[in-house]
Amino acid sequence: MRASAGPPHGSAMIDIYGMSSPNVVKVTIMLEECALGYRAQHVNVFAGEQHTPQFLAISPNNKVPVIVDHDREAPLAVAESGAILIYLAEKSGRLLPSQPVQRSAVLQWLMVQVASVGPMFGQLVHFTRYAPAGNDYSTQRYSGEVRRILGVLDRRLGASPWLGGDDFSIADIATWPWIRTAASIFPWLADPPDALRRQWPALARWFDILAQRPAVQRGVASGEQFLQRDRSAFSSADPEAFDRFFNRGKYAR
Ligand SMILES: N[C@@H](CCC(=O)N[C@@H](CS)C(=O)NCC(=O)O)C(=O)O
Repeated sequence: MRASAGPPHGSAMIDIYGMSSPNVVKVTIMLEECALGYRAQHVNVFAGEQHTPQFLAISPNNKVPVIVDHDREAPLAVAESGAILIYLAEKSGRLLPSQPVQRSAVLQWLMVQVASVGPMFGQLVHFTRYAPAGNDYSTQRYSGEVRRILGVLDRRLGASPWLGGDDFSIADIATWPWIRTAASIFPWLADPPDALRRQWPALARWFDILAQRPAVQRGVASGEQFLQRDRSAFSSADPEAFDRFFNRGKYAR
């Protein structure tokens, strides 16, 4: 695999393959919250490293994040950020209740993130940043969905201290990096600076509380290490690399 390793965090028993995207930052935050030692392995998706046979062996959907846990009889690879959060919660006994009622609520809100927040926000990032002009329908479709979902999250957080219920959980960890990314990328959330706060106040309050957690800050800092490598990968990527990354042009299937 051509991933390049960063410095270890703690006694590194887990490799996390990733980049600086919110799906990866979920996992670095979780590793920090659970005090699990890890080593960041950068994957240059602009150079197509996610399509090598070695990477596909641990992540068949050719996506980051993926972890490899060496703290077992045989190393175990886990792909898909939601599945990784559940795996790490069960490994550490933290942030996912074992009682069925509480566990079900956490898993419901984790699924809302995986099935709605990630895909809809992700598509809006794509059409905001990378699509050619002339995609008004798509942009309106995804910004409408993002606004609707922000409203769903705000209503939940107006009625419950945390997304999964009374306690901080993997549902919060999964969702927070996407709100952070949205606030920095979507102009209508970032400008005026209090737009998020005015329209979705319960969500904004929750966002601020999480941002102050030391483990969240450390997880974000690990994402920043990936970001430095992404920046140089991004700046050396040519138009063909973007076509391969986005499955378009001669790479369209
Ligand atoms: N459902 C996946 C989505 C992960 C995902 O979309 N990863 C992107 C970066 S954020 C990726 O690896 N893209 C590379 C590609 O599609 O070739 C998860 O939650 O882990």
